[in-house]
Amino acid sequence: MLEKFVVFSDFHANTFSEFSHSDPVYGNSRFSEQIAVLQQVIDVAEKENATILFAGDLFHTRVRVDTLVFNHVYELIANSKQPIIMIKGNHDNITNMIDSPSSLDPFKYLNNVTVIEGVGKTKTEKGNVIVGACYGQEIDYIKSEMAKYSGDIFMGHMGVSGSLGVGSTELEGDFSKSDILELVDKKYEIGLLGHYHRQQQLTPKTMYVGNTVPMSFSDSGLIKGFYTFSITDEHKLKDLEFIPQEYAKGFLTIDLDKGMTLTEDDTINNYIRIRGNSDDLDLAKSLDKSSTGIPDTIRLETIKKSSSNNRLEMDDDSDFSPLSFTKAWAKANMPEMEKYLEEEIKEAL
Ligand SMILES: [Mn+2]
Repeated sequence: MLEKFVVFSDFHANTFSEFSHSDPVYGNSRFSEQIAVLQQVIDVAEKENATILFAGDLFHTRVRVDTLVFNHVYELIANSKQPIIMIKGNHDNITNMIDSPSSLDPFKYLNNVTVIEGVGKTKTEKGNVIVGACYGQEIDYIKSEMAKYSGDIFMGHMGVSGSLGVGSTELEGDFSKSDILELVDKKYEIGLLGHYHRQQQLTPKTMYVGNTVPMSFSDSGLIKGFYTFSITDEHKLKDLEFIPQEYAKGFLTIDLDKGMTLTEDDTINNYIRIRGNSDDLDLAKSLDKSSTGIPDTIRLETIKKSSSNNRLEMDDDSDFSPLSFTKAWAKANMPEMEKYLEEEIKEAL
């Protein structure tokens, strides 16, 4: 029988303080947005009668998860009518060892949840085989275990070299694309990875799912969400579709010195930072004089002209002690900081 799936990854539940205000039920508004998105994932799964897959990093804070954060996430997952299969990410674990105690451990006692341990497999009610590899630094062990398995769907929490990061820089990882081609693409209909947050197709059959909810300005301008897809009776992948999350604001960086401008539309669903030199920002502030002030979803950041002046004129009769050098440099470059730097250098000497 055709089986539908919903997959999400790198949820990073947390009471992020930036741009948040306190919320009596959820602790803060950023976390209440996250909970609404988790509800959206579960609602879509219930509507589609889908099995839910999670590819690691359910919680953001390692070792000490906020009680409100844990309880609300646990409650939603425990009450889901759909089965959920999870692997553990590094953020869920105490150490980077694959068998580390984990914030996901309590979930394995829920009847609707399967938490895959280490590298392991599970079968859905409809007979599809899901193989998972939790995060771990034991790379050779993980590869040798992965080599033993095959199935319909692979989930792994891992870094793969050549993946794209923030600003499309190439990342270094523990695995290579040829590892993934050999250990995943050859043996599964689809590979679903967590760990790196930028959604991307890595190899023909394997992708990074991406983080579910925008977390910070490193997600600037990116649409976040989750996927649905089906595995047919013939064990073939069908109808892979991205579902944008609908409840959390995005992050957007407006660089005035790059000629970027802020549109009315931008301000509706984003947390925004406007960056520029102080003259540009004075302009931005003055434009806002008519209204009630700059909304608390917008932050103005002055780009400091960085000082890299490493030449210094000193009198011939100067002593060249670190203290007098520091004072002379401070006088020339950061006079307002002279006293502070003097104290700092005295402490260091
Ligand atoms: Mn991770």
